[in-house]
Amino acid sequence: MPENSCVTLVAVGGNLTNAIGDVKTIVSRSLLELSRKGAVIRAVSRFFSTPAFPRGSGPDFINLAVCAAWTCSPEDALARLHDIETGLGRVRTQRWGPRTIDLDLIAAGDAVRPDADAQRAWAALPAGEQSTKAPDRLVLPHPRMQDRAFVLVPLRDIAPDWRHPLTGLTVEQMTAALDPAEIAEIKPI
Ligand code: PH2
Ligand code: MG
Ligand code: MG
Repeated sequence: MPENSCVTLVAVGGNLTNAIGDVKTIVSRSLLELSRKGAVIRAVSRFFSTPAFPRGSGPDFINLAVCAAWTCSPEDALARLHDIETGLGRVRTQRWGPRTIDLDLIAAGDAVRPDADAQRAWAALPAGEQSTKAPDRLVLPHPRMQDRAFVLVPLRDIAPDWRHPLTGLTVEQMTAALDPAEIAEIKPI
């Protein structure tokens, strides 16, 4: 893959309405905005209703996953995702709080950022520190992807065989490692 292109897996989520419309309208609009920003959408998962994490932190989310190809670097793709969030009225308040739209860069092919040691350190961050410590730069693959049913279940729709470049696990295998009760709560809408 040349430096100026990448194929990304993007996790889309939202659980707040705004002037644009309801949650389904806002997350749907984000797909249009992705192509307006130059992404070629290769696949879109079903839309899922998911309980907010942490539990009780707000209304249920709609989550989905997108495979998007870009003629830019992963860093530039991330900047465009942030622009889309802002354009759709995302206001950044508390971490893990309710949000109108969240576009998370989960992976860009088999890219590892900033490097393998740093990615592994972020992925191994103890649960108690995860709510207070956040990386200030792009970490790929997303360090929490293997923990989140609301990311993996939609991703399994479009990229079951994608393989984590450091753990060697596929999306299918990561999903199978989660608590079945958590997976059962991720419901297609
Ligand atoms: N995103 C969060 C925090 N909590 N919960 C669900 N169900 N879905 C999300 O996308 C989500 C979340 C932080 O980005
Ligand atoms: Mg997120
Ligand atoms: Mg985010």
